[in-house]
Amino acid sequence: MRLWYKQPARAWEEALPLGNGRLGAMVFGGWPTERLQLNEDTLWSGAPRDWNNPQAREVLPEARRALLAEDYHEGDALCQKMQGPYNESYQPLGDLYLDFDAGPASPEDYVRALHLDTAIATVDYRLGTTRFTREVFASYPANVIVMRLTCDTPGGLTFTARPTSPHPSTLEAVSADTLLLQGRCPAHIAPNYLNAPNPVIYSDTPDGPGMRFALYVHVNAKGGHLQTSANGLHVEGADEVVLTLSAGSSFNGFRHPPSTDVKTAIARAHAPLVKAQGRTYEALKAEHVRDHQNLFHRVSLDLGSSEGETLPTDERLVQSKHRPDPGLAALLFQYGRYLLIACSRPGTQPANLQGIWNHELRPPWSSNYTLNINAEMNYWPAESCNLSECAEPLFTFIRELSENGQKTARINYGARGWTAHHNADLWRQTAPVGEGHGDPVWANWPMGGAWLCRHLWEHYLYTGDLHFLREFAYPLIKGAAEFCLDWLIEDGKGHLVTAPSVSPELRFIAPDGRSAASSVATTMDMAIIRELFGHCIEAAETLKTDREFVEQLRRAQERLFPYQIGSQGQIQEWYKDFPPTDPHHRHMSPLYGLFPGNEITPDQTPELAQAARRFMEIRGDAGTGWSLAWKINLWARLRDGNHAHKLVNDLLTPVDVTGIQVHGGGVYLNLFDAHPPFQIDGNFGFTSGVAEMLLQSHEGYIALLPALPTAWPKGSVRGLRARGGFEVDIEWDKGALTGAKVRALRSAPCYIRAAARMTVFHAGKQITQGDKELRFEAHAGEEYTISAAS
Ligand code: FUC
Repeated sequence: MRLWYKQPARAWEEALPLGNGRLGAMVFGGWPTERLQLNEDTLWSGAPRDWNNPQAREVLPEARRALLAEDYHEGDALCQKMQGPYNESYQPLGDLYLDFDAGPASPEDYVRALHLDTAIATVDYRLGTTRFTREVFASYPANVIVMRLTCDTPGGLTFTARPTSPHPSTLEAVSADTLLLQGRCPAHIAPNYLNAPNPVIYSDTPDGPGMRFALYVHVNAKGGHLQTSANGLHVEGADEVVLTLSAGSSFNGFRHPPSTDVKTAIARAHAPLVKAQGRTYEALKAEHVRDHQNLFHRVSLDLGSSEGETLPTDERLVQSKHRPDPGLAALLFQYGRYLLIACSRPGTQPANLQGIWNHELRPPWSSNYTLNINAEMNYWPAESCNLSECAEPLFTFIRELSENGQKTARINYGARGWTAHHNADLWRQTAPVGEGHGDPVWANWPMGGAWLCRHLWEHYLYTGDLHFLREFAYPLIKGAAEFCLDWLIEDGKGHLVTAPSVSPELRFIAPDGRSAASSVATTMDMAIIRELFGHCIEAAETLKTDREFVEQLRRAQERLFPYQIGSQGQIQEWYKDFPPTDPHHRHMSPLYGLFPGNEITPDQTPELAQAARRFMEIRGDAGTGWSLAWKINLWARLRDGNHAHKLVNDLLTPVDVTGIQVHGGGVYLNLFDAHPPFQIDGNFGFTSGVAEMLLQSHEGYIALLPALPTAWPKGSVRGLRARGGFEVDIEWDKGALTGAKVRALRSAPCYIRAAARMTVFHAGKQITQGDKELRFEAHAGEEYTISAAS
């Protein structure tokens, strides 16, 4: 359970990520200079602003008329008139450099590693006869990053610790052992795909707008002595050194501009630093490891051992292209779980496009929350892979988004409820971006809120938490459903449709031969709304509330424009069977109902499942990182384990740090998903996909090994979660189920299916058996053992 290398990181995409949900560090492991690139999850450019566009409300009826009359170009032009400003950008905090005295010797026996099991990064090497070690972790309970340096020659540690920031900042020694870096973020950043002449704008005055931040570096040295200067803190001849890093911002909540008083940030950084100083390194480390393992240890996965295991991770990745290495897939699966724990914990910001790890002032796509696939994909593994708590930041985000989204719904569209479009940020931007020039194919997509609500409903399905459903989820789901009710219009042929409607990011060839973005009732719009209404109805009925509203939803649901099968036998993407401008496009939007949705299944809707398969064949396997990951989940839902596994292998393709990869997505040498560039969604989509291959629970029963590939003949998984409130272990051999265990987290009927004869035991007694399926009453807290034979 580790990523390891025989050389320091040569690029950011080779450094190893640590995080406590809020603070992130990319550890380079260098010599003679170590670099920790640092992030704090509330450091963003800008401030809340009015991004709604009252003109949209006037334009909307015109756009609808044009689109229903099939004047798509006019529709597109009118869509642009509904747009507002772009969102802001996630920002780096800075770097901590450690400059060592480079003598004549160079490091030997060098190894750096990231231990997924303990969430600790290590660097080990020898200089002459002296062994040096570094250990770094980001503690969630202590809210600091801690690094210990040791060597086995007394007095052998000499270096200068030097924090820097890409933002305007000052560095001072506030005491003999503590440095304080203070700075401020840009007041505004134009996204990097706009060729703005002056994209990064800091306020001219020191007390002008922009997020303030503070970073403390505290040095505790055994032996030797310390000397501070404006450049940093010099350690001379120590035996052992513990560095404690603490950071804070002046973030004032999403509704308000950040405070311009740096003292706010300093106070926030100071409190955890003081607490940590009063404790030993061992105590902090033990507390951190316990906290991490409480989450990480819930799931284990064994897909068999391979020769690759003995190789450093970079070589192993390259070798895996020539020699099968199922253990590497298991490592990437657990890495996804590790990363979610590291970048999304209760009280933190949700994982953005890069989780929390970003070193650029203008990161790709502003390192924002992209809601037409990416932000949702980040949370696909949260419930199935037993990290339910890690989804809390997403839920808070949805609630906050709904506040702003109500205004957008009302001002832009005169609708009730709430909406969010394809881009969001720290300020919970909800309106369409583009400033009048954005392509409607991404900008004018108001389904972000509706899609996000599926995560609230799924959380309820996995946990059975009625309190959560009643107090938190239902009002948000209802608000999204109200918006959709108001957003739907009659198509004049008896159906309810959406307009303007886009299939995210893919343009079609309109009847006049030119390409267009917006039309009517795309398949994804309809699927999202159909499922949202279904969830809202079920939730209201469970909570015994809103009977009239339920009736309205039901009547609307029946009239929603249904799935169409296109001329090639595929699920049709648009209202009409338009040809796409890119037949191999990365987005799999029309298959929302297959995954993450559950409307399309091989058993319940065989024709649609066949048409979904056809769609996937036409679209092809190639794609960006997250696109490959989505396809793993989709093939798993079609129960084609071997095709899913092909995509597993495709994603395990090494991508060069230059980012130039003609064949599409893969992973960097630190196993970060490569779109390229780095985008974390593919890591999470991969983890979710592997879980879907081994266990599914979206059809009212637990399916054991629904999509097991022949490449994984023997293995076991422990601790996956199933809807209904179950924790499940599975074992298989020669490609067939041999046994399973089900732990009931609540009392509920348990319904299991697998390609085997199964017998269930409880407390040593047989309780039932069945061929291919089983049902029994499970009791909260009890474990049921299943033996199986094929
Ligand atoms: C969507 C995708 C892109 C990229 C961006 C962040 O726009 O279509 O591929 O992932 O989000």
